[in-house]
Amino acid sequence: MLPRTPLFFLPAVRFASKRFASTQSLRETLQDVIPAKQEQLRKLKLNHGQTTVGEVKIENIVGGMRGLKAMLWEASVLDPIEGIRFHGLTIPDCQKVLPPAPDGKEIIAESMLWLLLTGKVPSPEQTRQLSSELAEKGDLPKFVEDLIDSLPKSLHPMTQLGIGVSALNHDSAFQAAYERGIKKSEYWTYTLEDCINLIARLPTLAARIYHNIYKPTTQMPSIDRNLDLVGNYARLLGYGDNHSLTEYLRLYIALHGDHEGGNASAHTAHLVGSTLSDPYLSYSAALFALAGPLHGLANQEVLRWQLAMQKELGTEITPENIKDYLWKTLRSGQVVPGYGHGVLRNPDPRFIALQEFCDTRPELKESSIIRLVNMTAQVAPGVLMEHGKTKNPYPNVDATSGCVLYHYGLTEFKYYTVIFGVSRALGALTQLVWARALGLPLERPKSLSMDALEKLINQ
Ligand code: CMX
Repeated sequence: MLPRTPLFFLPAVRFASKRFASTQSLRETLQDVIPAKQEQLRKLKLNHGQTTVGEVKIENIVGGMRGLKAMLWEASVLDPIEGIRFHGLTIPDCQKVLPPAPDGKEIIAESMLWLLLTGKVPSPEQTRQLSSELAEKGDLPKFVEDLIDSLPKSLHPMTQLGIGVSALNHDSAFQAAYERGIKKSEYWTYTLEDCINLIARLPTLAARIYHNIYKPTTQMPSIDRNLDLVGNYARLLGYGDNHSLTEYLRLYIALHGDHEGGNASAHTAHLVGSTLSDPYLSYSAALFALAGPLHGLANQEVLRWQLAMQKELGTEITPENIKDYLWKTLRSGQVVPGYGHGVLRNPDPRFIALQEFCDTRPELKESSIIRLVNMTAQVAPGVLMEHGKTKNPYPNVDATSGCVLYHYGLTEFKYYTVIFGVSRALGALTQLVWARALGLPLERPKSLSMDALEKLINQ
């Protein structure tokens, strides 16, 4: 058994149940919570602007800024041991309190987005209202359809997604309002409008890319106004009849929506957004960060690696043989995909939640690829500890994520990061709204050359 992250969810759930918003709309709820947050920030700056909360070591500067506390991010905080909390709620808390789709049990993107944006748990009615709004706004402008259709099928789906998202800025409410001239206090409302429109259109854009590349002869279904965002995404992809896959996508997309601010995609959206670039441009930049193999591309890499392992081991799948295969990977100088993390120092609770999903589905329990993932997860931490390099030898969310898609027939693994891209918009765009509501400034850290660092050391 993998060690379980300690879960302190009961008090948080009690707290969360008190936070059920009323019948307010998302905008009204946000409008209500913003003044208190603005006041909290004002007091922090006024009373503690000069308080030190950490030190900067040379190893932080040359080590990818690991561990530096240098960013404000409201929606979630990542604890190295416990994992992610969304406004204080752990993943099991969220699974208890966030409303699912009418035909499902898993968390959905709308309820997670509501929580991330407002810090409140939406009622089922509020979640449905948001689903209807997103379905209403989901169609792409014709010129974006034409643009995507004109791209070569051989262009990586993530590149296509980034191109499509940046082109959507043609209709940016924020950009138009900024050009007209608006007050700073109004920035967040136009940013929110763009963010909602973008979240609504992402599944349609992502599904169009999928159809163009992988199913060019099939007709893409249209949006069903009665479905939730991810129910529609599964439908548009052509998997609407597969209830288990739809539920899996709902869970995966909700869980993956935010992982605090320092990860490369979230940070990129924040940095670009701090220049007052609109949400479309900010998020397209984030998607290109997500496209790197050490970040979002890992889910496709895991599947590729597990399939290669399966092929090589054939019928001889034993812990010993898996161990040998892990050593072969490490000795060839490659990383073991799906293991390790920049912050986490325990098994990723998102990995645990996906494993639990697999355990509830007999077809997944029997799946050869999922069984291999499970066996690998038992063996790999020991091997990685013995190898002695990684600070976290445990599986991260990507150790399973792509393999479940593969089992359900969504086998085009170059596409997997696109699904991650649909998901991560929830958190990255939430922060853009809050950055505007709080009036956060242009991000501009100080860089130093090695000579300048040496001068500082010798002072
Ligand atoms: N296999 C082999 N070596 C690993 C390793 C792994 N899974 N994870 C880390 N290491 C190595 C690093 O490459 C590094 O080696 P060098 O000193 O030679 O450069 C050393 O261990 C220390 O790394 P670390 O501090 O533990 O991890 P980082 O913060 O540098 O990197 C991550 C984090 C995720 C990029 C890394 O663990 C990795 O490459 N994992 C595999 C890819 C993967 O699963 N990515 C998905 C991340 C999930 C997400 O984005 O949310």
